[in-house]
Amino acid sequence: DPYAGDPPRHPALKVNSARPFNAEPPAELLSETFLTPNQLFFKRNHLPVPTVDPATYQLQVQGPDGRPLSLSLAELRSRFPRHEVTATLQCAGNRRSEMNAVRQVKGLEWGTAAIGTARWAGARLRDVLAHAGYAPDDGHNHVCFEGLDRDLSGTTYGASIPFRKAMNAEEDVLLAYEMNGEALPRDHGFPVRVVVPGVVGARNVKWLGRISVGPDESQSHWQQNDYKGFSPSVDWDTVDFTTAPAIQEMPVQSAITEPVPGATVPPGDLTVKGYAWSGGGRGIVRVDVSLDGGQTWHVATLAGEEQVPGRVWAWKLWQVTAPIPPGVTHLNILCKAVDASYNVQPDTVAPIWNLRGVLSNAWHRVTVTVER
Ligand code: MTE
Ligand code: MO
Repeated sequence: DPYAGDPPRHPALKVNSARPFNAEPPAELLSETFLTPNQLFFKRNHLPVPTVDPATYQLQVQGPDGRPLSLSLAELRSRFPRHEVTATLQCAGNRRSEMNAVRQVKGLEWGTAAIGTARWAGARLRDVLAHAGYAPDDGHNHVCFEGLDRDLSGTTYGASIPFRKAMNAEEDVLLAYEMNGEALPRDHGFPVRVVVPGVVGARNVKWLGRISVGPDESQSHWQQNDYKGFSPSVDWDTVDFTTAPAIQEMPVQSAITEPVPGATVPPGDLTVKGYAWSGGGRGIVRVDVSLDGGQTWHVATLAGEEQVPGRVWAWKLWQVTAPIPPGVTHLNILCKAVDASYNVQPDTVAPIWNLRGVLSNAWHRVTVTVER
């Protein structure tokens, strides 16, 4: 069993797949704390969790002259300034189940909790690349990452990001060795993972083994033939993955975490809670909540860490308390967020449906019953 060495997990997690392990917390727990506890943070593994000995771990970095640089965990910690960043990580497939409800897609049945926020600490990727001999104006196109997790044929997980992004200090790209003040947990990439704030989860390579720089994107399956968006009319017979760019920055997103779908709520005032986030450092500027299917709206109160405009990597938790209209038996609760570029979420799923079920960010809808 290649999964026999996987770590133990928190029993509250809702498991979407046991091998490889994929799980999310109950969504209502997400709005309890601004930083998501490591044990409850969603886990998205494509392969068995590798067992890495921190004493012998070596990160390989391919230098500009082709010669590899090798760094131990101790060297990564001591030779480069420690940098901390609070960033939200979201899987491209978050809220896929809502897309699946419109029409069958291929992928794990994620609810609304394949997203979480952590305080990450590590070395800046640009400092490590500079140490290896790269300069920001070198004109390279991509930085490729390879994980130490591999399938039975030896194929490792891989992804890439633009070189320009990697070398820009303001993008805060990390080689993280800590998550919320602890050593990176095994499920989250122990001992070192890439954290690319504002960018889809798939590029945040865990169990980082090798970094290379070059003219092309990662040739991995996950960069080339997955994690791309298509028109709703494209199906598995007609799809051509070379025609769409790999997802990097994510679109504006929000979801209701409380009340939970199908709940019974007392009459009077109702408090609605949730999260909102956008990719590319575009902060959330407003969340609108409706209790009546979108006829009237309430503006939610946003809470979270203050971050520099353009570098707002973390989500906002939001809440609003509003009166339930008297005599109403059911509420159609909606939320929609607006980001710093005034991007808004689409109102329904069907026009953004795609065969892989990624980028599912329509208005979130929760129906509850009002106690009589
Ligand atoms: N890195 C490796 N090496 N292997 C993986 O399977 N999954 C990716 C990314 N990095 C993955 C990986 C995907 S699709 C996501 S959404 C995030 O890790 C999930 O990170 P998490 O498990 O820490 O929440
Ligand atoms: Mo993902």
